[in-house]
Order: sequence, then structure tokens, then C-alpha cells
Amino acid sequence: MTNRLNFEEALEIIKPAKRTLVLCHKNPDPDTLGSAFGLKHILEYFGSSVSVACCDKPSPKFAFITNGESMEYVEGSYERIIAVDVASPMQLGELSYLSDRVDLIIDHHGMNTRFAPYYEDLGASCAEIIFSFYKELNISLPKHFFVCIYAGMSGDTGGFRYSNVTTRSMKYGAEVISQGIDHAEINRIIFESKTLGEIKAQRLTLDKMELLCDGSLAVIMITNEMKKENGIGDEDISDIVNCIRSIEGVLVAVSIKQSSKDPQKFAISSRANCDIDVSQVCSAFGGGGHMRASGATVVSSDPVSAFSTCIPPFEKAVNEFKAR
Ligand SMILES: [Mn+2]
Repeated sequence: MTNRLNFEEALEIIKPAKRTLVLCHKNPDPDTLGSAFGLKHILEYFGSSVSVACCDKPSPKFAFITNGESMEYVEGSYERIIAVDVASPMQLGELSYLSDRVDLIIDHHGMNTRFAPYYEDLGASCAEIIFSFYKELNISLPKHFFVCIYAGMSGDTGGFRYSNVTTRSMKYGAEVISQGIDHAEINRIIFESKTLGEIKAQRLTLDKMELLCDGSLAVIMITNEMKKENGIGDEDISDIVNCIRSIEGVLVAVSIKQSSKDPQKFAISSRANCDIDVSQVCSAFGGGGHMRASGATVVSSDPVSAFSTCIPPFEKAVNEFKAR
């Protein structure tokens, strides 16, 4: 039995006024946040009361999307749960126990595990889907809705630069900008503003990274000990994979981050600069994502064994690509 919903069916789930919980994926990025808070405007338009929750605290710099809400999950009698930009129960992190109560998944990951009724559209961002709902509904929403949508679209396309950008992305981007939002300021916050902790994490990353496969594979492992020694927190290392990805000649960049809460858990983030399908490597570890941006969590006794579990499959993928 398929639980795939078409556009109209998804809208029919969204419209009734209900107490609603919207769930974001762990390590919340501008797309999951922008999609959730954008959807909140649509739901509120139809008379719903809406809470947005995430297992991880969003970076304070995204307060322009979240309005500074804590997004902590509060137990409540929700009549409807909607997950946005969430590809699998695992991506809900500590809130994954809510996955079997989800009524609707709205997602653009090609690898969604479809753990609940889902509406899927393989556009560049989940925010594009939320914007397509708004267009169909033909309703009037506050300016903040467009701020949320722009943040999501720009976040997942690297400022409308990545290979996932389509003519629809540009068209929607233009429509959103025409609402008079400060798009330059949104891009500055997302891409150019870093906390001191993030800069410290970058320095540590450049210092400790390793180049494998003759410089084609860049790897950084951040252990809890390294975090402590350098005075950096988990919120500071969310983006380090992009820091090593920009090195000339690197085809794939991988970060491995030891969990502060459970030291035997290691979060892998991978990025490809070419047509190496890193989601395939990550799916072997029970993770997934997009072809050029993917992640997984690996359980390992210590950082050294985590490294020797995670890295060889990436080396293999890079070497095979180079041998083509
Ligand atoms: Mn996304």
C-alpha cells in the first residue's frame, strides 16, 4: 500500500483547523526551519494553532526565521503532526519516537523512507514545496512568510548556486523577492555571518583535516576531547564539512563528529563536488540525503574505530570515480 499523496491530497490534510505540531530535522538548517515556520503561517491562516519542534536547538543567528522560539518539544494533545524536510525517523533525532504519529511528511529528499503519508517533490528545497502550496491556495500572508521561504530556498541552494537549482527555483526566488524582503541581509546571515566559536572550529578543522586519495578526499574528525580543548560547542561545528570541501582538488569532503550526549555515536556529513553519489555511501550506514550532500550516524567504540569504519567506503567511491 502506497501512502504517497498528490498535491491536492496534501493540501486537504493541511487546511482543517487543528492543534498542529510541525517537526524539523536534527541540526536544523535554514530549509527545515524556513519550511516549518513558513508552513506555520499557512496553517495559522486556516485557524490552526501551531508549535514547531526540533530535537536540537537552532543557531541563534536563525532567530529571523524562528522569532527566537526555543522549539523544544512540549508534550501536548496534538491533533496533527507534520514533518518538513525530514527524510527518515532517524533525522528526527531524539524525537524519532514521534515518527509513527506523523500524519504528513513534506519532503524533497529523493531517499525519503516514507515512514508516514508523504508528499514529495524533488525540487531544490522543501521551502519550494511550501511556496507551491501558498501559490495554489492564493491566500495573503505576512511578509515573514516570504522571509522563511527565501531562507529555505537560498540555504539549500548555497545562495542559488548549486546544481540543484532549477528554473523553478529562480522563478520562485524572484516571486519571493518581489514581496520586498531583504534578501541580501538573509544571505549575509546564512552564509557570511559566523560566531566566534564557528571561526575557532574552522581553524581547528583546517589544522586537523586529512587529505586522502591524493588530495581528492578531505576528512575531518572532531572528537569530544577536541571540542573541550578548543572551547567549541556542537552548534559551532555544524558546517565544518563545507570548510574542507572548498579546497581545490577535493572531490568529496567528509566530517565525522563525536556526539556529546553519547560518545559512541558519530555523525557523518559528506559533500561531493562532482557526480559521486555520497548518499549511496551513507545509506550503507543507515543514513541518506541527496546525491551531493548526505549524512549518517555510526555507532563505534572510539574515534579511531569510527574513522576506520566510515572512511574506506568513501575512499573506494572516490577511487572508482577517478578510475572511470
Ligand atoms: Mn532541505
